[in-house]
Amino acid sequence: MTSAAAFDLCLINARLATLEGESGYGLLEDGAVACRGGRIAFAGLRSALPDAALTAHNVLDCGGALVTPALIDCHTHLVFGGDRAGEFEQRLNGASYEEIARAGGGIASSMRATRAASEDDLLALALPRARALMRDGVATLEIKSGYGLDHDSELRMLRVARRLGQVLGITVKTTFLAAHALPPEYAGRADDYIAFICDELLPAAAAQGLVDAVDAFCERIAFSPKQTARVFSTARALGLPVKLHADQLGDSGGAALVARFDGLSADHVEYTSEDGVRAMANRGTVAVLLPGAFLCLRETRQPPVDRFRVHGVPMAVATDANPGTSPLLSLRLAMALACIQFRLTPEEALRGATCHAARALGLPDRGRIVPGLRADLALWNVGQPAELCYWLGGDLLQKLIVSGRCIG
Ligand code: DI6
Ligand code: FE
Repeated sequence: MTSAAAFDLCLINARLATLEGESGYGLLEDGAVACRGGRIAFAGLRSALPDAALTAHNVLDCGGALVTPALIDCHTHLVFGGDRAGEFEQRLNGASYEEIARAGGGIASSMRATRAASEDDLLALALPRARALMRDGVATLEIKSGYGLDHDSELRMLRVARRLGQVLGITVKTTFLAAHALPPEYAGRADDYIAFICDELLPAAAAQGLVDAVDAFCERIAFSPKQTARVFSTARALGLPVKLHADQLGDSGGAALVARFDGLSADHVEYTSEDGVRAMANRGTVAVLLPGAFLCLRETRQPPVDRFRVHGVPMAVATDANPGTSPLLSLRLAMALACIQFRLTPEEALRGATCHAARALGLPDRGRIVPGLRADLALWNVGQPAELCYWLGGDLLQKLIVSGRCIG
């Protein structure tokens, strides 16, 4: 028997998009959700709600509002010093991203500002960015290192990411991305930098419990597939999952490479070949689409969305929030852009920012409104789910519920 006190939160009069099953919104009119101990204990029609749920500590009449799983931003670089608005202006004047990077700007510019910033500075800078994402329904967030590029600064970035999660009461997953760019002290010695990452930096960060996954930037302007593979071998030996910035600026075989290491995700993937798609399908690697970077770099090469569909590769959508190529602080806008630029359906975009994003982070405990999963929920001031992708901007979020507690 269920005791009355067992339920902490009960939502009634809700329009639920449960995302149960592999397709469709899983829409339930006149739905209800009951939560216990931070988890979903019941989700279904109001008529099937156990009576005891109505004596929950907090009973919320949603007034017909749409309720979805809280959103999950599975690819961000939210912790950094400075900004690159000047480079934005240079690009508008005709300079390319690669030219700026080769001239010492780009990631190296963010590295200098990040190295100069204290842990508290970086936290103070990242907090409003994370709050902006939360105003769009985000309750789980991935944050990468990769603007420190030395021992102390990389660890500092990861500590800031962990602190952000604690301060805001949301889940932050940290990703180690020291193989993001070559720092100036290793100029001309990329293999030595990779050796330093594998022999010292990654083991140290992992030993301090600061790493949930390992990423690299595998592109002609960054690291080679061979160097990336070395970082991945070290990660797997340490028991850490991997993911990759893959095939964004050209086809370097990155998607197939990360799949070979049973990677959680291959991200960007504009230039991924049919072989890459097949490799991802075989290993269950998620394709993370990042339409903000595509927009800001005025890219024209489309990710192979149809091939992902045909081969059953789940597609996630994320902001890639970063100071260089995607200063985007709205996951809803990323979803809209994925629809407009990549022709995802609004349903695919919503799955991309919930259940498929959860999978890209190795978090099977969230992303759908199903009993047993975490009670991370978003209440929206909209009538139908497609509106989440249709409105560009606007304050659509009514309430964010994290682990069964209303936090905004
Ligand atoms: N994500 C990245 O890490 C790089 N591009 C991308 O989409 C570089 C980000 C940067 O220029 O700071
Ligand atoms: Fe990125």
